[in-house]
Amino acid sequence: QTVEPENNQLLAKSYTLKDWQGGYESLKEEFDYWIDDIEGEIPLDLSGTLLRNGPGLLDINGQKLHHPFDGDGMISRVTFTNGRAHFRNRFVQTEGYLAEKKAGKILYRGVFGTEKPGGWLANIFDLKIKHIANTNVIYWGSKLLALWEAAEPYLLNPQTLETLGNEYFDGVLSKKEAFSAHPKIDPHGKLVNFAIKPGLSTTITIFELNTQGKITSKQSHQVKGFCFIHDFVITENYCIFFQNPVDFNPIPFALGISTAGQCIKFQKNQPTKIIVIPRTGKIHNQKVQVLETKAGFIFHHVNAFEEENKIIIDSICYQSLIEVEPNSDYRETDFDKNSPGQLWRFNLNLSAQKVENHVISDRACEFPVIHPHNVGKSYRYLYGGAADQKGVNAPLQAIFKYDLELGTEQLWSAAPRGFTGEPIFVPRPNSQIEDDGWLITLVYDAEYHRSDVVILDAANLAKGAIAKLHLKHHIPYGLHGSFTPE
Ligand code: 3ON
Ligand code: FE
Repeated sequence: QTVEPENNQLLAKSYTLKDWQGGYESLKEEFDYWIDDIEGEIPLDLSGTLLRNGPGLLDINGQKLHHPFDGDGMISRVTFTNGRAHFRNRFVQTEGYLAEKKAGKILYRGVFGTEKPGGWLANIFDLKIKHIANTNVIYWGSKLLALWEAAEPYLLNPQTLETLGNEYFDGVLSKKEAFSAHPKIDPHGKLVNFAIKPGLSTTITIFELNTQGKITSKQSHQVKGFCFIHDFVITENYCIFFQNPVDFNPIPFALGISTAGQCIKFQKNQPTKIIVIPRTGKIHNQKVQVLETKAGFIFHHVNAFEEENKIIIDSICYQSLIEVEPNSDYRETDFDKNSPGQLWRFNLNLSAQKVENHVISDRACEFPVIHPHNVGKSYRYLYGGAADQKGVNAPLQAIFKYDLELGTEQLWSAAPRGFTGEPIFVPRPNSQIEDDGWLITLVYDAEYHRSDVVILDAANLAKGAIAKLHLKHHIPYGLHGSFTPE
């Protein structure tokens, strides 16, 4: 079952490509200042630290990266205290970041699009890819960790954001072992995360960490075939992974003709496999179950929960994986030609081993978030970055809220010159209502080539921003982040 976006050619575009491209300029400088250019007021009861990660460099000394996901991780931190806000950003000082900074040129192949200059001859048989730390940042067990799904976390100093080295959790994580960028915190206070070790068959490892940041369990499972799994969902009893229908042919990569990412091909006639793994200490003697469905490509899930013998999973799904051709430029993306990410619901019937799925909303959206207390439980509201107009594929320029109970949505839009990303939901202290809190998001404003920290009332997006904190500079479009209350 597929839903094509309506052909909305008649509508004027809500953006220009030139404005959008401004958010993909590198930010080379590291700042440290109190934000004093503020519209509106920072709520006095908003207290804590917003952390964001994302590619800070989109070029190395003028040599352009060929995919934004290849950019070195830069942490941005906004600390809210007594109605004021402090900003600081700092690069994660990975080995590759330091080496390329010193050399002033690209020294490594990136996973997604970037090759060393000099054509295939410069890249052939170089199977080493650049390890970066650009996807997420969390504060857990008194440790500040920058995450990237293909390698071990980087440990940072929470005060100065200085890079201290890699984190191995007392040796439970081995050298070069991955730790994904999409950990989940369950309602009992455990952090659950996974690692993918790809190959002809793939190993999925699941970790559980207590609040002290110790790994309390680690279990591994083999699944057939190659996996590109960026995110997962948890419920009370299960961890669930979507094995997207892709094939990997490593030969062009080995020959220096394509990056590893370009060797991953979407297989539209293959099913998506849904891998359901019982959580540690749960449901004894139960085996891993694999269900099949027809779907597209999924990076991010919203949430999942159990209902009798069923599991319900909400995800952002694309008709196909957007492939980046070796000589194309992501800055020239033709949004009309790519399929949008849309909100889908999957109903897994475990007794019948059947999956039903349908589209919930045709608004292009990404970076879904929910109230942290509802992870793995039934829930009503989700939020995310979204396109300004319905039914078209376009850059994220808005923040949307979807009410799963009523099937209605609310929108706050920064169009025509603003561009959004992931919002973070921050519950109001001691609140009991699911949408009683704030959404905090970074908005790139092309008019001033700078970014704003925007605070919205999650209960009522339409009433407009509570506060807009104008930074002194822009922040390149980022990936994920987290909020640690005071
Ligand atoms: O899966 C295999 C194992 C593995 C871990 C092979 C592999 C080489 C693909 C791999 C590595 C995967 C990595 C390094 C993935 C990194 C992903 C990343 C940095 C970001 C993903 C972002 C996803 C989305 C949907 C971003 C959306 C952005 C916008 C809407 C624009 O603002
Ligand atoms: Fe992600």
